[in-house]
Amino acid sequence: MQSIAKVLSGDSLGQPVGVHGWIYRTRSSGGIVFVVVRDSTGIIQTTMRKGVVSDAEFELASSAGIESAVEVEGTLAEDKRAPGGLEIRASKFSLVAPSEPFPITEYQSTELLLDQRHLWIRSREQTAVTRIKAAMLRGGREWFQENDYVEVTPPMITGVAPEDSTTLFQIKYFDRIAYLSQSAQFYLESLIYSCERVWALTPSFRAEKSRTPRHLAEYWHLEMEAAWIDNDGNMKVQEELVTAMIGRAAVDCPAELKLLGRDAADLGRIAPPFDRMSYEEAMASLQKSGFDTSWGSDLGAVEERALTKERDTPLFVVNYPKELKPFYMKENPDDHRTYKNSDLLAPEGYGEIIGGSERETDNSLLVDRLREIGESLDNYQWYLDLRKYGSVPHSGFGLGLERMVTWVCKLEHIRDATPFPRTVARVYP
Ligand code: NSS
Repeated sequence: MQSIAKVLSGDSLGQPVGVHGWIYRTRSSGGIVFVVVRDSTGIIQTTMRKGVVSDAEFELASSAGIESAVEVEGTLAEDKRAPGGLEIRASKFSLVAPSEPFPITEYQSTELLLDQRHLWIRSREQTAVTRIKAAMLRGGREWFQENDYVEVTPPMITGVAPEDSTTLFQIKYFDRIAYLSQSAQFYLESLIYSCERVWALTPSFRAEKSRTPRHLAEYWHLEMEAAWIDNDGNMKVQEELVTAMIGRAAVDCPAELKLLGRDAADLGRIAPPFDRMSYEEAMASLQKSGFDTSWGSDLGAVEERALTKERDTPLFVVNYPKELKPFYMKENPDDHRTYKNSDLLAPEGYGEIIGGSERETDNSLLVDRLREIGESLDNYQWYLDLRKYGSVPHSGFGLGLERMVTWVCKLEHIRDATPFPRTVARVYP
């Protein structure tokens, strides 16, 4: 048996080929049954002619429902009307397993598709997203490997809240309380003292009550942390990593991208350096466009959309006011009201995909800020220790994988960037 993509390459034209997969659609016309077969690589038309295949095979092919598992062997021939311009003229048809009537038909509500997610992920769109995401991860992994980063494995059960303590998932941990990780940052920060440059891909959990097209309760977080790197160096890593990830998708998945309406060549044109704009400039630009914003206003989805909708490459917004960002960031020596940090916004209106910063190395400043936000110092003692034993300048960031996939795959909602989305309303299936 060969993959459908391999058969569609046409190398075996006029020769015997075999495929196995699932029935995508069928149609009968006179003494011919057309069975379009799907596998993980594509779809191909196969034709069963009465008299060429046995009567029993012809009967099976005529009556098998969509999603039945099948094997077809025959000769590869040209057919202009078939998807991909080729078809398999069958000499043998086997039904591996029949399918009950498939619960998903052409026009279905979003809710039904979410209830039937375990079946809906077979769709060509979802398969394309899955493959593109895998290619992006491959590109990221290659970049880290080439640049001497060590992949590390931080815990997902934790006692600290690097980000917003209002979005923590609390769990009963034996006779204590613990939390599901929001970010592995503090553990990565600990690991730079031995490995210097580290990265990790882990699930992060945010108890986001709001239903928005860009928030999940569980998402995959690609994080890096590096010693001896300032905020500018941190942004350079981000541009290079993002370019490597989309570059790999553009090279490996042009057909999948096309299916989703994304031209791989456009992605191939994205290259460092990305544009940079200060938070202050972003505010001025928004005010000019009629937004009622001023110093201290947060940049939400709407504002980020306005800043990026006319762009086709990503944009860094740097130096946010301290009150908008977490306690661990390094103060900007050129403007004490702000931090040395950046958010990377995806173009075409998609908005934030990465949050990063240089980290504060002064223990007393960290203690003051933790007190200000009412955190118990006990839980953070180990984190504060890192500033006592050879503290060095360091920076890092977190990339929301599904946010990036939403942009690259031109999706309307982040839930389609992951096979089993976890949102406030859904843990099934
Ligand atoms: O909260 S972040 O902005 N930053 C951190 O967690 C840092 N501690 C990371 C670090 O420096 N190591 O989240 C990082 C990214 C953010 O830019 C989004 O792309 C994504 O994580 N993110 C999310 N994606 C999906 N759903 C939700 N709820 C979500 N929250 C953040």
